[in-house]
Amino acid sequence: MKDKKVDAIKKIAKLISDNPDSKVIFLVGAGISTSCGIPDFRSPGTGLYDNLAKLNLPFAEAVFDIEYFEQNPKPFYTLAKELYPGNYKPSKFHQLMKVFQDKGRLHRVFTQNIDTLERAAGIHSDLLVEAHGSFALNHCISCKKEYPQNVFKDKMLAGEEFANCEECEGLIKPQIVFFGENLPRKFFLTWDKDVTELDDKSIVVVAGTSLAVYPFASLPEEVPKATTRALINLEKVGDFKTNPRKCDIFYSGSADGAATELAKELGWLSELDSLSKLLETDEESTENVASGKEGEAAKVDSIVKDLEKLELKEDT
Ligand code: CNA
Repeated sequence: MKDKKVDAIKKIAKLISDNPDSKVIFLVGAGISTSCGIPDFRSPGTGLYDNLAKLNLPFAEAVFDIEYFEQNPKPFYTLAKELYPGNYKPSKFHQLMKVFQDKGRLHRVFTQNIDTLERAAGIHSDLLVEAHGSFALNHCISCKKEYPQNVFKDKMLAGEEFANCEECEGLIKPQIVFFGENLPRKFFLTWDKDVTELDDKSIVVVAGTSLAVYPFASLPEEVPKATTRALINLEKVGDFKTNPRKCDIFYSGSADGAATELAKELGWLSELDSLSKLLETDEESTENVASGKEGEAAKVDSIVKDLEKLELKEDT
């Protein structure tokens, strides 16, 4: 490990060890799941947007745009089938957050991810805020009838092109927050409460996010000045870049690498390893698992190929 990374890990670990009554808040994004084989949005080359931009969509983000979905849901359904939860297992970073929970040191995880891997790692729902929703809840956008998590998988596996409501034939959509939709109330209520509890012994760890999607991206700015903010990411982003603070910590590298090093420094490596072994032997979570860079690249290829088959503009 390079010196700067060692320094960053040591500083984070020291703050956590020196303040045994303090708890950690994690603010995370797609970068903590790329090692699981799920592409993120914005990494150059491997990110979904670079790849979707080559397609005949009106704009790359259209797949997650509610107005576009109402006109043409096929691209989203195609993507949803590929990114469907259950096809992946949690990364080391997810597992480390679970170890924080087991040690009684987890205050909250705010995630932008929709892959439900925090749940798969065993994070309790009261310690988890899925800011952009998830595949776990589904409803008809016309009559609002609710559907269980497996509604997409079942319909897609049955070869159906659309997930239509049994009652009114409306489109079924997971409660993933699309551009143009509001975030869940739980996000605002929980953050407003949590932020008031932060002090000079607390630490907020931001990981695997470009901090480009608001309002989530503004959370690090709202952390009180006395509280340490740590960024674990491949690049410096958001407020860490534009408005750095003296006590900020930056670990430039992979989230999984940081997770292992932090566990080592905290003396929690055996707990992390035990959890990894447990998840590896969990048949459900290892089914069809794609992993690492190869998994991510293969996944992007397969998404793009499937989307290419759609006549994206003619349906709009
Ligand atoms: P993003 O904009 O794609 O940014 C990802 C960030 O993570 C970038 O800054 C990368 O440099 C960084 N990164 C990538 N790989 C790693 C790694 N191994 N270790 C550390 N850092 C890494 O994604 P955001 O989460 O910031 O954007 C928010 C969007 C992405 C939300 O609306 C999500 O719903 C959406 N999204 C979620 C998933 C998922 O659920 N896994 C996948 C793709 C997109």
